[in-house]
Amino acid sequence: MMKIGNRQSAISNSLFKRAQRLIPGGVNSPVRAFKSVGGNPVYMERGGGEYLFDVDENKYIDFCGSWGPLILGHARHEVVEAVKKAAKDGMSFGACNQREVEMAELLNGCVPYLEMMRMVSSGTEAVMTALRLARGFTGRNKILKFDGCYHGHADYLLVSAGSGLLTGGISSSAGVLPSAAADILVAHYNDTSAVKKIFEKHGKEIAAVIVEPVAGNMGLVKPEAGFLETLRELSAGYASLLIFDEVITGFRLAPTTYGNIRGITPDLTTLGKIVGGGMPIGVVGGKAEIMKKLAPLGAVYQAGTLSGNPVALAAGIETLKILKKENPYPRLAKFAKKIADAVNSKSEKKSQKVHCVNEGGMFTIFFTDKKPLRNSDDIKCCDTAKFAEFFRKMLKKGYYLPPSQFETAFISAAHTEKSIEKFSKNF
Ligand code: KE4
Repeated sequence: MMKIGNRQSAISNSLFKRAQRLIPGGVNSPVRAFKSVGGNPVYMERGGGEYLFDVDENKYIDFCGSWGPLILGHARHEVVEAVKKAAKDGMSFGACNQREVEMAELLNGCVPYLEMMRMVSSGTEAVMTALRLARGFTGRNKILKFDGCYHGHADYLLVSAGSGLLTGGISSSAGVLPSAAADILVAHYNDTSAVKKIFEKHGKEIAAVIVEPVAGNMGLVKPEAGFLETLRELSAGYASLLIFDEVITGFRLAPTTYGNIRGITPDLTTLGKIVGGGMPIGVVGGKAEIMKKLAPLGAVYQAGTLSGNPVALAAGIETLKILKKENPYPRLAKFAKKIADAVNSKSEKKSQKVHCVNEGGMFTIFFTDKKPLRNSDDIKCCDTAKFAEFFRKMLKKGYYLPPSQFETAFISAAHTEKSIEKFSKNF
């Protein structure tokens, strides 16, 4: 019988104790450490559909979805079978394989402005490559990013970043050379006037502007009308590149990119998470004339032992095929809205300092009454202690949310009406 209410954690705790001896903080990624929500991290043993099961036999409805990739839910049969089939033929060849061609044609079919693309093994790698390409293509050094956006852990991007840095209350990382950060310009998300001033001053030095077109690493912060269009106009006007980092939003809101949904064509796009179906992946793609700068055609080097890995691509290809066929997106959006409506109607009635922002199958429950939340300054008004209390209460009740106020929760195609109903009754 799976315990839910009186969650036991003896095995999780003993594993965490052992882990801390050999792994810094006991985790392989900081935001998993539960530092901002208190208590020890839960060790998961397996997932199935909308559920996660921990090592102490507790069962959870999962709204973290491995930070985004698991849009179909855990262990989707067809995806697992595709991985098994691919693995039986070998884990990796370090040589060209048919699935690389299949994935490239699939992505190009869903996102025509991905004229060419390169597959790598993580979102960080995709972003690193995109920025090196931008600098190599333009011959310029400066990069404009937005405070609170997170683009992976490449040195020069750990400046005013979101996600685990924001969660940990720091916005930049130690160990990053001042020279690496020197060429990073930072503006507030949605601050078009600041962007205009930065371009007026540095336009000719800016290689690229990189942005999460819908920000997920401050919690969910939406682009205001005109913000993305302004980035497109200004970057084009100064011959800088516009990079949409769609590691979260790619195939999250529709079987395509957010740029394609909005009709805004970036010069480069980075993808990850969903396009790997839960396996390690990143993709950088965009205008052919830029992509052709990549070795072996051009002078911008990038490489990877497991780039285009056949087993990872098998998971990604199957996932994308199912998304195109089943189109779960209206249902994901309906469920996220149901949760948001439940939170917001109760908080209005009881004038509580909490509200929920939703977009498609993404949502964040913010513990502040400040609305709208436009940028990283705004979200710093959140009561993270209240979020932590809420997180722990939900955990005890059998709901696994992302363990940070500054992350986005996700609905999967495996979530049931009943589960969403039950979760919504907590508000
Ligand atoms: P990875 O290197 O973690 O695959 O991707 C980096 C990345 C790039 N761009 C965006 C917009 C991202 O959100 C991410 C990674 N997201 C975080 C959570 N929001 C990953 C979770 C973690 O760091 O453990």
